Amino acid sequence: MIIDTAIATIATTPFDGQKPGTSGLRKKVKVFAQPHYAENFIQSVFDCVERDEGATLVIGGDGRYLNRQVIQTAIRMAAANGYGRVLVGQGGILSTPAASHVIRQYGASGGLVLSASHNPGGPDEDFGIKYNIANGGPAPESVTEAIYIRTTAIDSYLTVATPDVDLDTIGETDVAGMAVQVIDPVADYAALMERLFDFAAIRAAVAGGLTMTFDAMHAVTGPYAHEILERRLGFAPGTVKNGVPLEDFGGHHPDPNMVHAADLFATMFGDDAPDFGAASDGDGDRNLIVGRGIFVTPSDSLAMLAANAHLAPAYAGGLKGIARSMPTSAAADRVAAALNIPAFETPTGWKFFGNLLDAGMCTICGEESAGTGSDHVREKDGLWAVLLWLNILAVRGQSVAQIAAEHWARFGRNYYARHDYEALPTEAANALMADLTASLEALPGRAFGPLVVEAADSFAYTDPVDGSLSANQGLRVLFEGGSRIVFRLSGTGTEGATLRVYLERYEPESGDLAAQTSDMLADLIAAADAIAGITRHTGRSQPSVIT
Ligand code: VG1
Ligand code: CO
Repeated sequence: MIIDTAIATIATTPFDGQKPGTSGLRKKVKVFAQPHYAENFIQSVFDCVERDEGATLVIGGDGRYLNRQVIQTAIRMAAANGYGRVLVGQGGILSTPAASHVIRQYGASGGLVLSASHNPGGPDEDFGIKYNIANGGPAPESVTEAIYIRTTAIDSYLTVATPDVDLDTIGETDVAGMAVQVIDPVADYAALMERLFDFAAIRAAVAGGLTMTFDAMHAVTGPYAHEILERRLGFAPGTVKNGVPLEDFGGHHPDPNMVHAADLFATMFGDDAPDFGAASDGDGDRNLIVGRGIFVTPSDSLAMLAANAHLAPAYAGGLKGIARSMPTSAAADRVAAALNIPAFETPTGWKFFGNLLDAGMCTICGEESAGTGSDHVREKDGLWAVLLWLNILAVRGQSVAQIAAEHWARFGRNYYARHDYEALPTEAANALMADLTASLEALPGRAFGPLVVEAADSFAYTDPVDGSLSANQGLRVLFEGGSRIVFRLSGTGTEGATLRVYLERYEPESGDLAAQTSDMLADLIAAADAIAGITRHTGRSQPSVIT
């Protein structure tokens, strides 16, 4: 068979709205499946990013519907655009943290991560493409903005007419002069985890009776969790639930929270619960932590992990600093103060941690949205958080509930919840934010029930490393005594708008540390509606999801 490997230039016209959000470009599959749609975006990436002729590109995804197809497209386009090598996960699979690690380990110029993360998958659901740069992290705003501008003017893309690559067989093939290497998606990542954590201590704890359950939600972490938790750490077969990645995640949202991981909650709050429960999201960068009879909020998890990280070999020498996204509770700041290390507050989205990590200014980062990670990669990392918890449990020999109680007794407790109002009409959500922005100036001094506003602003961030400014990153209402409400619109949805309302109340060491979160936040919930007119603007009296 003679294959024509000549580079073809295909004419195209721009699509509206190819602007990456908090984490890449996310759209309905029906949008992505239009002729030239993915091609336009990928070509715009290749046109804008830093890479040398013959550079290496990493490609992988979370296994959702369209994953294999877009991978084949991206491989052909990479060959036509002068890449020298593509590393692609077997079966098209690479979790987001594993992709970050592979980019760093093999000195790639970057990677395409095909995922819409926690959004549902399938022919009528969501797809996404994210570009990560050579440090392994999400492209910063300067790069995503350049990509977007390129999408608005694109008139052609480059490809080659080669047959599909066999993604299921490990090995190397040639695509129009470019090497395509299908790699084991788990091996390098699992080896990294073994270097970071005390696997021997965890194995000993497992042998001594430590039990857990892990819900992979039919998403990308299944193969990683089977290998690491069951095979390497010795947890019983069956510890990993829903461990086979499915194109539609079994019809569920692969979003590890109380709503979408309800089975895990039922197990952990039921009779005979194991010691530890966890789940991860579509692309494996999020984590949900539940102890027997206790949910650990992601903000608390970040603080507890930071306070105990020295118990794991990789962090035994101490932390350089702790960074959290602005809506994440201030619990981690108290740990940073106690450790006498800097605390950073960044806008929502992992891309803002990259500079701090590269500059060695912080070691551990986290977001309230179930994202935690460290300087081992440049993404948040679901299984990393699970393994650090296991390492801590193994060394301390205490339950999650005991560790949490001791933490709060030492640092006080930041009661915290996020209320999401999903699929709102975009105009209603924008009107709410516009009205609230206009009213911020007049809020200080006003009382809402027992709460008195101390300050209110729109959060802006100046990157301490490169000086870049990111404005309009959420509206903050800060109350006397340390409570606060944050309002922002989601940048990852594909349907209408999602309003996120973040509620936080600090209770000092001497206060009530064992109350119900909903009780402790009741005044703040009432204030949020009074301040922002949520019901008036949206017609909703209840959030769609509380996390
Ligand atoms: C959400 C979270 C944010 C997270 C982002 C990507 O963004 O709030 O903390 O970084 O998702 O996570 P938004 O703009 O919808 O609030 V992932 O796991 O979906 O890549
Ligand atoms: Co994710």
